[in-house]
Amino acid sequence: MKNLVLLLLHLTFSSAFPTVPQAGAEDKSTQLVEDYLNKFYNLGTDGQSHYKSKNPNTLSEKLKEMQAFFGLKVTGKADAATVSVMQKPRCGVPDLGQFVLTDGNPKWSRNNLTYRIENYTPDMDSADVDQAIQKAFDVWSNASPLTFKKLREGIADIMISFVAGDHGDNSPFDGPNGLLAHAFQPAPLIGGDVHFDEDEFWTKGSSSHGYALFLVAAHEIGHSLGLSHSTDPGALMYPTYAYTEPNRFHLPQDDINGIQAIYGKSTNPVQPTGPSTPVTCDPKLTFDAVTFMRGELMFFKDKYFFRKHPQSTEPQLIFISLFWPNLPTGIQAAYENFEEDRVFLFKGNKYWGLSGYDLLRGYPKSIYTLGFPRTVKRIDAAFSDKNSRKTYFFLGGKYWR
Ligand SMILES: *[C@@H]1O[C@H](CO)[C@@H](O)[C@H](O)[C@H]1NC(C)=O
Ligand SMILES: [Ca+2]
Ligand SMILES: [Ca+2]
Ligand SMILES: [Zn+2]
Ligand SMILES: [Zn+2]
Repeated sequence: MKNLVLLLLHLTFSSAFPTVPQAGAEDKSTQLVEDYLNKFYNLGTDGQSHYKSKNPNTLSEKLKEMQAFFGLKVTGKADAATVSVMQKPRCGVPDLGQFVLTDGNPKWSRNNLTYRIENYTPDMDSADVDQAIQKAFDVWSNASPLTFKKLREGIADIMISFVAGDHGDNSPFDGPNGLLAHAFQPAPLIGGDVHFDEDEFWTKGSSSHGYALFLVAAHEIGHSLGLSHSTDPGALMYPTYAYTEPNRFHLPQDDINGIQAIYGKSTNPVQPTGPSTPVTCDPKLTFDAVTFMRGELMFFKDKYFFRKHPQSTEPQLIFISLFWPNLPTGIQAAYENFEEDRVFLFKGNKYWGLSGYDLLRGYPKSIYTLGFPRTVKRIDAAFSDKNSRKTYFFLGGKYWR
């Protein structure tokens, strides 16, 4: 299982930091692109009915829609960045429909909802499954007037199950990775129900192995309550999976705004607030660390980084954990050793080495192995000068060379 996950990540990231132009990638990925657009953008429902529609105009229009949704460069072509997003593990609910809430969105007519866990995954202790699901419901009840009661039998509003492959709702799962789960919007019967792909390995929370049930459940329950996919890359309702340690999870502000737009404010006298995703035009925006990486500028900020290619005008915002699941958030300093094609990231008295999308073995290391005195507890900024081949480390009013 671990190998499969790593293989997928590798495929994804090998196109994310290309060192050479990727000629031929477009041909190889034609099938992937068609399948993806068919699944998530209804390719083939307009124009020809067969999903292998080769109508280039439809394909290009759907690609543009998908690129706009993910904040990619809108080219209508299956370029490397687009294919890389398509290869990420994601939710099985299409991105079409209302990404922004509109009047008439489906919602439950009661605030006191019920759920039932119909079966359990063999991957986890059932007590841990109960806890992950309960915690996922708490995420939403804390931010809204909704309450969720667990039933042990009978029909609940939100029926939860672990199923694999074709499971009788016209939305078959796809084996390991790819689609992780899906959920139905508020309605009677199957409405509100959540299905997890049993071909995934479900965990209590691990950055390197399987998928955290709590995170995926919290996202799917958002659909069960009437939320669509958000275009905010920091939102829980963003369609691709990004690992956050479950104990450190806080419902982002975008999702709080979404659920409250449907059901109103929380009954809690202190309204919940959540982390907001940094936006490039915010005049108060500051960065934790900045470095070049293979010709691109990387600006680190909390759990994100902005990535700026010299030829693109808009920086792209990405979760650190999406590229390097084992890196911490809140990086404090970074520099690139251009000649060795290495990037080093610092936090506290530890540092990590990267080779593109690969975290180097043997890290994190202690900064004291670089010769810093024990009085140094962190680095504010770092910079490596290509010409003098010296690296500068800044701390307060001092620097080391
Ligand atoms: C929800 O609340 C309403 C009104 O108080 C009540 O009639 C109904 O039985 C409750 N439903 C559940 C499932 O608790
Ligand atoms: Ca239901
Ligand atoms: Ca799957
Ligand atoms: Zn989703
Ligand atoms: Zn299903």
